[in-house]
Amino acid sequence: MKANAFKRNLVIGIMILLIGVFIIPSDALADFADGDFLNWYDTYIATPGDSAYMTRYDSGGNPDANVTSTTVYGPEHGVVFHLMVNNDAEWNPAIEGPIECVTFQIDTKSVSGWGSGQALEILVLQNGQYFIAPWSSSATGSSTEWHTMTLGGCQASDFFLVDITGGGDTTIHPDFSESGTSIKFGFFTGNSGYMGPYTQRYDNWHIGAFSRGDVNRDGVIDLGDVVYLITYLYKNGPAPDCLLAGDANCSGEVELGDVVYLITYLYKAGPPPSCK
Ligand SMILES: [Ca+2]
Ligand SMILES: [Ca+2]
Ligand SMILES: [Ca+2]
Repeated sequence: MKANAFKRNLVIGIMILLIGVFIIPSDALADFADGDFLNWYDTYIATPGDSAYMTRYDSGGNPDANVTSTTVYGPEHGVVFHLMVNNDAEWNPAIEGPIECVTFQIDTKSVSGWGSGQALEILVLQNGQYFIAPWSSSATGSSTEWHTMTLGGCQASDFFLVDITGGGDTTIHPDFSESGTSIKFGFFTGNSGYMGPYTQRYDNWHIGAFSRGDVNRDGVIDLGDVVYLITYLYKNGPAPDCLLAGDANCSGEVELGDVVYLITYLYKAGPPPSCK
């Protein structure tokens, strides 16, 4: 009898564990990718006489469909920001959950014009305002071969409102928290130093957004995140791309308390990772 009860409890325990591992849904995850560029909107911010435009191609990409961005200087050479938004890449933090940070990846190659003063970076559109990550942190290089550019771990505070000055207002950021309105993602190129048309080709655009607790960013908060955190903290494992995602208890640092918090959430009906 005792042995049977033990077996039954063991089976129930394993079932609860499995339910916890496989069925607890994602807290939130925005993960957008596009290599066809069928549904994009583009505009630009520039000094008078300058312009920018996007051209879609159905061949010559990596593979096939791809786009170019061309920025053209007019008589008053200053700065051109070419802003390209994926209409399908929309995320509402108030409904779908807050974003802790964003990663970016894109394939690119130079067609003409790469020199100094060009940049390629993540773009965020919120409430009709465009926000970019600091363009000083990015570069596509001068390669005429397809190569991949990656950028990780951008928090809302890394983005700033862009305007015609080229610097924008670095004190104004998008809102990735629960109080934020809907966000659309894209990318931009900036050109401030090349005297002539600057054309760069792009393919395989990808934005990944981390939610708190989903340390390994696979879309679910589960035992894998606990293991990832323990490996990072105690076994010299890799740091999460977005360290904030590991700060499940919102203490400001990643430590044992976050492991305990995640286990409590997963297996003891504790509150979800959040800064509320
Ligand atoms: Ca493609
Ligand atoms: Ca995960
Ligand atoms: Ca913490």
